Amino acid sequence: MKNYKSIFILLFGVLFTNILLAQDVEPPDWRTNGLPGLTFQIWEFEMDINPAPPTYQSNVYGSSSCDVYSGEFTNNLPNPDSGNPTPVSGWYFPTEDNALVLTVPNDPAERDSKIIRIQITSSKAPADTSVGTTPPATLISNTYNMSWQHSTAPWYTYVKDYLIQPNPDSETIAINFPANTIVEEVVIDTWCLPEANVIFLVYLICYFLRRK
Ligand SMILES: [Ca+2]
Ligand SMILES: [Ca+2]
Repeated sequence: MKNYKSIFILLFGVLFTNILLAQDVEPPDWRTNGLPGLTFQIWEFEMDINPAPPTYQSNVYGSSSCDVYSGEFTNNLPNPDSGNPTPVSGWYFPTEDNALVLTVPNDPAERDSKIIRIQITSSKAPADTSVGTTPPATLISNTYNMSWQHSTAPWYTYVKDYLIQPNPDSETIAINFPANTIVEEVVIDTWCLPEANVIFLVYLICYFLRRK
């Protein structure tokens, strides 16, 4: 019994540490609203496994995955958390002919809208991010955050919000990078809005008030 308890504490510690270290710098306001239709997943890319399983996921609709094309697994990278000496890992893309292709299972029921937030921590800005879906996804916000940045390493977190109306059964998120880019982490939140018109209006009002 004691051994089980030790193993549980160890596993919980590893998981909790990973979440704490994550470059989840701009979590959407709606992640923790407790409403149906939410999913959340983090890829820290800690192992040389392709497709890459998420380091953490909260998704009742299925298992998320990430296919890596033309990438080389790499570790001993400077930790993005300023002052943290523990090296981290990720994927290095030596040529521009590359992609991360993410599959995130979502609410299959018909909803008015879906919002997707993508946070990408990498050494260069993504060359192209596409959310392949029918109906097409609209990019509604595209920013970056470097407030947490390591003092000597070139990490940035690029934050993109997409809106799809009505929600599709599924979508494929493909991210392409310039040559010589290292990708440290990807975080994806999705929300299929159950009462789209009212909740989404509230979300948009809060969003634009915060930006002003
Ligand atoms: Ca990270
Ligand atoms: Ca990483």
